[in-house]
Amino acid sequence: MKALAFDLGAGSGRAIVGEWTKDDRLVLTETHRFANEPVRAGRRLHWDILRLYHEVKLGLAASARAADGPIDSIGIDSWAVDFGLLDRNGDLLGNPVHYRDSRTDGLMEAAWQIVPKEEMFSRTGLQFLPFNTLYQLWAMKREKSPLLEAADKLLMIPDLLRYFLTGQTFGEYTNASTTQFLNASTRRWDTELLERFGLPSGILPEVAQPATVIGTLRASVREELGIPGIPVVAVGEHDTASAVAGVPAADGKPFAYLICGTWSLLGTETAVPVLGADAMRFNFTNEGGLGGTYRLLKNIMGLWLIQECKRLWDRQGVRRSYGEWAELAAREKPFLAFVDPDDDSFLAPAGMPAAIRAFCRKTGQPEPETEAQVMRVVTDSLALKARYVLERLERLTGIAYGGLHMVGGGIQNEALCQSTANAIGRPVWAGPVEASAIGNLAAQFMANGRLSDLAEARRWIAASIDIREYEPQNKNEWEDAYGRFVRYVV
Ligand code: LFR
Repeated sequence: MKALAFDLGAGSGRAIVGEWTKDDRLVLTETHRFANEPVRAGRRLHWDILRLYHEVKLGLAASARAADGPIDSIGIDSWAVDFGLLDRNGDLLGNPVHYRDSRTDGLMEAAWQIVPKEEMFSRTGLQFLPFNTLYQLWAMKREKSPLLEAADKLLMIPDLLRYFLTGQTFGEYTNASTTQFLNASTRRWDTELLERFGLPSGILPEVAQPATVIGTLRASVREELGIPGIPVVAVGEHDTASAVAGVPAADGKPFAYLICGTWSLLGTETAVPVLGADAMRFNFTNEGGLGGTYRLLKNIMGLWLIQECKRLWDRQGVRRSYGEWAELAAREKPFLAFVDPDDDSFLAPAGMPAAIRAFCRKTGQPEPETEAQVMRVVTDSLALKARYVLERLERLTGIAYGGLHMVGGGIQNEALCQSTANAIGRPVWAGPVEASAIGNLAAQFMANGRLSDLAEARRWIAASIDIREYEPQNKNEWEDAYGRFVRYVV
């Protein structure tokens, strides 16, 4: 049995065929990989959605060719919060805007004048990030966007791609939970909240639960690609939901995870949302998970800082791979300076290395001079921020976690895994790299009945993959560094 996962990150996407082997293991084959490059056009930073859809079709065709035997189902996951609007004929209105676009600047704070922050949190359980769908829609409303006026349906990015493939419009639950207008407790759209902002609740699609079959490839796609009518499954379409499903915590005990990609997401799984004052103060979120769970987690700005440095240096002709940068950084003296990776100045700076130096200058620390020093400051700071967030997570849940599962592309940076183990003073269990794709595949196998639930999925994943353990080192040195680091947390 074979399932096909499309996993779209902010920097790249991939198509991965997952085969359920005769000895009940999962074997992955990457059949297509593509860049996801945002395009600035006119006033706005956009996602190149038709290019992405084109790549999905190329991935479908490549997977059909590569798989010997039929593909039994398809699922798509991507980053969250962003959306496209359809008009009443079902045509896409405009190009989805990138969440790092400036249209939402200052709007989150203004929104609290309309619905107080506390009320918003107790209803939606969602962290306050300036680009949540709510503020993006409100930005359109405030500038009297004709697109919003013409909109008949709002579809999040994976909903939209799934719509192109199947012709059906649903809003998948885990991703819907990132909009800040889904009620955390009832798991339904909070239409009243939207209406208080004068936003049209009639454009919201029916919510679909993850791990359910909700369509089949439409005739035009089948004909164009010469492939049969494969079922399309609503998976955990928020990539982070899929990644959490892909964490190989197989013993059924509570666990903490750190998903490492463009963003780092540190949290745990809970049965009920945690909506108290501390959760709001620490800016944790309760996003929807598979199997009726919640993802109590916090966003950390993550590898974005490293990716943006590399992008700039590449452009300046100082080209090195991520692996090379990590090695050079590892040779630098540790703890030269610290940054809070979550400082606003790092969200969308014109130049990341300059923003990092500016933070150090502003806080009276020595500035990293060389590229390798900049990388070192970022790596140390990401590891220390993980400890900071883990400790707050433990305060919220009252559970002491024995270690941290690290998953996602970022765990290929071994220095980051080791530094994180050092910073938290506990073991890190790293793997799998392709957690989102694996969680996506698991939801498909749950939809078709091969897996009964999330617990079984995790046992199956743990039996199929290799996990690398990092033991903490240099405890005293890191303890001391943490004491200095916390002074710079904003
Ligand atoms: C990670 C992620 C995060 C979300 C951010 C923006 O890829 O989906 O969970 O907060 O991207 O959508």
